[in-house]
Amino acid sequence: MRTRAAVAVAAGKPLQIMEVNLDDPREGEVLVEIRATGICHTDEFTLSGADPEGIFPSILGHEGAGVVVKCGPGVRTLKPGDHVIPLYTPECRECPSCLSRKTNLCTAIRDTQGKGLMPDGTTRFCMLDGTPIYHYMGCSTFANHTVLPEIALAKVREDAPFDKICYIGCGVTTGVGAVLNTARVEPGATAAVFGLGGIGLNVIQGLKLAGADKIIGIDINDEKEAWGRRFGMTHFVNPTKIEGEIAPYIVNMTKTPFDRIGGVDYSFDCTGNVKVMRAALECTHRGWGQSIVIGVAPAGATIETRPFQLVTGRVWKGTAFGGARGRTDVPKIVDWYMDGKIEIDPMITHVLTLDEINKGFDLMHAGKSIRAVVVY
Ligand code: NAD
Ligand code: AHE
Ligand code: ZN
Repeated sequence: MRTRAAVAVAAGKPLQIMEVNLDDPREGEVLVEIRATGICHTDEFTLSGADPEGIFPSILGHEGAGVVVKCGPGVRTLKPGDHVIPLYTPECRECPSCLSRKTNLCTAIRDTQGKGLMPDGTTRFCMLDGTPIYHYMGCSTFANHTVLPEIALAKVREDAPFDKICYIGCGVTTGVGAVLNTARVEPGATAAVFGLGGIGLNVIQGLKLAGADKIIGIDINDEKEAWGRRFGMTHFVNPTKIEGEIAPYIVNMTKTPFDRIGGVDYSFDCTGNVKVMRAALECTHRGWGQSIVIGVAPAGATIETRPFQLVTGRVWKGTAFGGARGRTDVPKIVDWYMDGKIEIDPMITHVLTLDEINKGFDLMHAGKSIRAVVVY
């Protein structure tokens, strides 16, 4: 069939909107009509050329929601008409990783996914002249139709709006999950959140759910202060407007007459900047502080700290998709949204057509959007 897509033709170039060919779903695959997709900073990261797994031409996008159109042979858990959220972290429930119960990082199809291919090593997309187009993070939601493996689709309730729940396909689940699944924050905890964008605000929303007391937001953009407070942030710091380094500044903010050591119980990097990651670790409390890396850093970037920071009890952790097991957890997060337990609507600051998708990247660069969503 033919469908419309925003194609990443080369690193650093605007996406090109065009008709593309899409092959039928094969064994274990599903054709999905994407109804809405968010634009995440990771799409921008890959488009910029900073992603070691970036491959062109490709169809980016990994934060979508849509409807099953057709199932390939052997598909048992989905049928046409089902509402689904694509999963860049699939859940096969059979691989050593899924069976370990220690990680959400299913390994069933990770190799081919990282090469922009379907599990059988081929692509379903090509240009009208036959040039193959690569998949992205196994999702490619910047296309009106896409093909995914059955294990990379979470079936969700049908009364949930696509233009909101698409955000659960990455940003919401990553932020809230980092708090609840990865850090396992307890009531009364103190926390620092670096970067108050589409992920950081969801970390704040997760911290409120977990019952954290003091929630310090850090961003170089002052306009993010009001956003953070809207979701439960109690203190804001712009690191460009303080004397000295941000890590000791946060430590000082958390000292009390009883605890003169200071430091937050938990910190979260939602920037992808490795210097920020170091500060996030070093502002946590001696003996028990945990710092969770969420941000994705460019090819070749490395993190540094004095080993003494770890010797003295701080823990550095990372999280992908908030530690969520997609087919199991995503439908529950959709329920949380529908029951009013978490908010999504205010964070969707811009709604665009596919033809306007490059505006979504411009808004992100300018720090003007939290989430821009493309509705098909
Ligand atoms: P975003 O652009 O919406 O937000 C980033 C925020 O960080 C902005 O508000 C910006 O002003 C702020 N910032 C930039 N430099 C800063 C600095 N030095 N100090 C403090 N704040 C700073 O991006 P997003 O969509 O929220 O994504 C954030 C990061 O998370 C990206 O690196 C993205 O690739 C990554 N991410 C990771 C996962 C995962 O599973 N691990 C999932 C989604 C996104
Ligand atoms: N391809 C990059 C890594 C990108 C990355 O870390 N992706 C996150 C999700 S970001 C969503 O917005 C992730 O889930 N990683 C786990 C995985 O298996 O990709 C690189 O550096 O090669
Ligand atoms: Zn994302």
